Amino acid sequence: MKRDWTPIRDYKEIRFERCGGIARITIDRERYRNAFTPLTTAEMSDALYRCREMQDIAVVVLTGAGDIAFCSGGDMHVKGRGGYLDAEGLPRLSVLDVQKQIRSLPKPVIAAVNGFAIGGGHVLHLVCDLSIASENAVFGQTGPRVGSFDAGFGASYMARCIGQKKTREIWFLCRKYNAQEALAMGLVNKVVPLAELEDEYVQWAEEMMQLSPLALRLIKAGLNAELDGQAGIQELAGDATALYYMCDEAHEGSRAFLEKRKPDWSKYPKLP
Ligand code: S0N
Repeated sequence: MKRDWTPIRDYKEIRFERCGGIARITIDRERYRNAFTPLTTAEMSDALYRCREMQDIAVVVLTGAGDIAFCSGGDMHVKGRGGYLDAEGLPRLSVLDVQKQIRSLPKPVIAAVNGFAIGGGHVLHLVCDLSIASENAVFGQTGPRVGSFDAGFGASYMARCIGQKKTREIWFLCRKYNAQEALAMGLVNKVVPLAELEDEYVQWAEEMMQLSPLALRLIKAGLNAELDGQAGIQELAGDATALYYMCDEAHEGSRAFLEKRKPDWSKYPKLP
């Protein structure tokens, strides 16, 4: 089905569009198999920030331009000592910020893996909540071959998803895996023909949009909290605080302070 994706904002190295409540971020560097530069990741960060702020966006999709690659990782043309060089020549590892943003975005993020997902590009799909792959997708880490590694989410979260043995195989041998192999090891949720990829992720997004956004938000926060230590607990706790602020009981405390009286907690339930 042909859909109209309306641009939300113009960038240089990504496209940022929406269709109803679905926002789509497309890494737009087809010439380099959608490898990311510091500008790409800065633009992705900005778009993700906007997805968080936009009340009428419920689900975010991350994908790559064209039909060959989702993302081939950091752009090795701009790799310098200490990171990937930005326009001022400053080395950056800012894809790590993008990974954290995807995980802490209080809305589901779907990776639509439309081809190669390699190196830092593989980690990008991994940190999304759901991954839907086209049949031509190819997965793998190349770090130990090309002089890099991601021992953060790229290793530990991968191990939580597919187990230690498979994760060590992927990192220690730097092999490539096809979409069916990725499905079998639990790296992706579903594989579809490339021509059906958009229909599939839109359907998944629309299904989630029928569900309680707050319930999805808290499930995501809970799943993250179990893995992310104090930072994860802080996010889950932040959601709990926001919910508490929506209760009369919380208002009684602040009202009492402003009215210079003792708060009266007696009318609030102490459920078992
Ligand atoms: C993706 C591959 C397998 C596609 O092969 P194919 O279809 O044969 O195409 P090619 O002819 O190889 O490529 C077409 C053109 O695209 C360029 N290109 C491809 N990938 C990159 C890239 N990553 N950087 C720069 N250019 C790229 C090719 O050079 C070619 O250009 P021309 O036509 O001029 O020759 C194949 O392309 C491939 O294997 N690519 C490399 C994949 C790879 O090794 N990626 C890993 C890169 N490193 C990381 O991702 C580092 C991890 C990381 O990001 C990170 C980790 C922890 C903490 C921080 C970071 C961070 O970087 O911020």
